[in-house]
Amino acid sequence: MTRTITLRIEGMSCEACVRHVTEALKRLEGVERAEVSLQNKSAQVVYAPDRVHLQQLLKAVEEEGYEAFADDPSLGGKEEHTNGSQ
Ligand SMILES: [Cu+2]
Repeated sequence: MTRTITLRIEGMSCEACVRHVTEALKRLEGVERAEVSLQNKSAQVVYAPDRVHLQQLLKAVEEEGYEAFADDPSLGGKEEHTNGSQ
């Protein structure tokens, strides 16, 4: 079973940042796919919720030096309002 989630990523400024974030996510056990967009400041992650927690996804990004927010607070991410973007 997998779940797809879109994270908001702050602090990326170039393609190297995108790679850092992508690799940080993919390194985690239970992450099947990570598509990071510099333009959208987002990361779409396909992961197995029984193997890795959302908090671990956020933490992995933050350990690379970027900020990560889950758009859906009910999933256990940081509570953050969104301004209409996806
Ligand atoms: Cu960069």
